[in-house]
Amino acid sequence: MTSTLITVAPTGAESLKSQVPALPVSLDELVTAAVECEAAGAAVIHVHIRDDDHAPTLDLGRLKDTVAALRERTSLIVQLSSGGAVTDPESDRLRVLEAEPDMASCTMGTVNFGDGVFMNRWEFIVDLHRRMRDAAIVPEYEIFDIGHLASLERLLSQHGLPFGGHVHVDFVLGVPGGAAGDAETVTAFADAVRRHLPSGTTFSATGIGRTTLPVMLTSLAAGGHLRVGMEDTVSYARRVPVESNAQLVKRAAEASALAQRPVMTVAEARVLLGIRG
Ligand code: KMH
Ligand code: ZN
Repeated sequence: MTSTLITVAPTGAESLKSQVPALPVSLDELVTAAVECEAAGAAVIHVHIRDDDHAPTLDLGRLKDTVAALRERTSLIVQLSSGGAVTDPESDRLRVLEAEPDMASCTMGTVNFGDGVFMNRWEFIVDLHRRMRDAAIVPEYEIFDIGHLASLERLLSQHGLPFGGHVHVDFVLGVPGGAAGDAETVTAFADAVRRHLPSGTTFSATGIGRTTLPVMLTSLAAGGHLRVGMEDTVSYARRVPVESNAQLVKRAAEASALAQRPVMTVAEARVLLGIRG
């Protein structure tokens, strides 16, 4: 029986604190959320940080403090976002690796992102992939559309496996401009992973907004793992705001148990993903 890796993405770069008061934006709020989410079953935390005005930032000093605080208060695998906000320049996104996280995200192509464009040029992707390997950082390849899986196949064949040798991808579905967040898309992407990526490649899936539940339930049924969190959805149900990230992790853990896929411990996740000792 395959256990379920749960990643929590508590903050993101898009929601406003003024509109979503439960969003963790300060370091204290983030660490409190992380502690609660680990207790609820998360093994990985995907981190975006905010400045004193609650705006997204890739400030290196803050990122280093965040990694240190999360390591001190939790045993979670710390995954920093290299995606940042759509307005962040490539140089700042590459510098994220200098905060020495366990993992970092690596988005596999450009995608329309609401009214913006989330730009990921091929040369930038290659640079990120190589720098992560040199720094012993495990990538999570973010897949917003089907062509991103083809790009990952090309990346691995031209530039080799990531640090640790294991390939883990995350389907981010339901972004306005990307692939739909529905059952058919999850199963089609899972099939493409099996056909085109190295044997043993694992995937997780997350659905934005109201697509969160169909994506979560289909991923479990298809043998995939889960990402949940307020980066991706701020509604627990129709017209019911999310109270906390732990509430979403708890629901994911309950769905996993129902699917006979109990949550994966952090120690198991470190082995699976090939995180450095
Ligand atoms: N905020 C999005 C523009 C990632 O974290 O790597 C990018 C994103 C993906 O969230
Ligand atoms: Zn993110």
